[in-house]
Amino acid sequence: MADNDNDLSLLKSELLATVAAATDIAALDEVRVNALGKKGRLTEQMKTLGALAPDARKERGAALNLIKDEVAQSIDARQKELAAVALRQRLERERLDVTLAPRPQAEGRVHPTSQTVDEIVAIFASMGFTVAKGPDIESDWHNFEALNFPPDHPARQMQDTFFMPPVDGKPMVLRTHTSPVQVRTMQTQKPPIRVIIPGRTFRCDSDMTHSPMFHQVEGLVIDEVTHMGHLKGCLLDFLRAFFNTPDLPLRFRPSYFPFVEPGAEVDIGCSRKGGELKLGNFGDWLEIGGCGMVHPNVLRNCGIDPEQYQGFAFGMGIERMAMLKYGIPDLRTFFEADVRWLKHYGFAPLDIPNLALTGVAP
Ligand code: FA5
Repeated sequence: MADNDNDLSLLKSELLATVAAATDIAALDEVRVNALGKKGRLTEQMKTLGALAPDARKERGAALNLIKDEVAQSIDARQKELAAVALRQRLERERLDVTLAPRPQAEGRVHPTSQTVDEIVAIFASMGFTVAKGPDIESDWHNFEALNFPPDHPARQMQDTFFMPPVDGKPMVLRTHTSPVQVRTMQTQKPPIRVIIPGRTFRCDSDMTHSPMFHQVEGLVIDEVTHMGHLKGCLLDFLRAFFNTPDLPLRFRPSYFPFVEPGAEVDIGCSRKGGELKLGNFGDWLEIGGCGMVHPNVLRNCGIDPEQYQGFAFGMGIERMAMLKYGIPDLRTFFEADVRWLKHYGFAPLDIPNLALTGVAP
């Protein structure tokens, strides 16, 4: 307590002067503590009242209360002033000139394959799927044998394989499809399983619709109750969302893949009239991938009891889907690294189509 604080008018004018001298909120807070805090100068004066005679106490107490109110009000008023100054300074500092010309767009473009993977993942994520991954160089066992392709089975010839040097005596291949990651997932996760597997795949194949390196997305669902109807509903929801075509028809055509039973090719409705490809209910069909119920031998090979569990799998070609969705006529151009092509067919970063339109996204 300052010695001369007994003189209330002096105390008051000193306190008001310190309030006026505070140049920012932190300094003002300090002034408030010094005046009105637990050990503040006014509080200390209040504590001395008890020692006074009743009349003097009443008079000095009332005077102190008036000063207290006046100081508190002046602190509040100063606080408002300082806040307004701070706001003015901030607005000045962060001034935005909305009349400025937009900055030139970043040079880079997202490749249509990456864009399509992002879209596929976003749709399946909204349906409760997670993403799984596996290696590009795969053991023959994962790529074929565990998937119910016995050695020398003719179905192996359906996938023109690039063979790799053996590792630890084990035959290796560049994976011909994403299906070996089904095996890896079932070996490491307990059902219920619900994953998609986008990734690179390799086949000795090259023309307008076939490339030696391409991408597939695999889907795998394993639990105790899933059946073919769920498979069809899942693909229908996904394909309608992906192609932004709410009435897109879907057809299952019986087909053979050793790792599913029953198996089917998945076709979507289209029209090819006048050489122009349109998706929708036009009576013509286009193949988009394969699917089926996971074969009991595959479940067994992965340590899952087929008496208790069942499920479905599907696999689709990602570039084929991108070609259909974005009207890209030749699959080979995806991998030619031609910057003009990328400028034309590429995407700006974060340019994800509006999934809310599809009714699938939450
Ligand atoms: C398979 O690869 C199966 N693993 C799919 C599957 C998964 C069936 C799960 C059942 C259950 P397929 O060989 O048909 O199936 O290839 C699937 C898709 O990959 C094709 O429909 C096509 O879109 C794409 N594809 C196949 N070969 C090529 C290639 N050389 N270039 C580009 N895309 C290709």
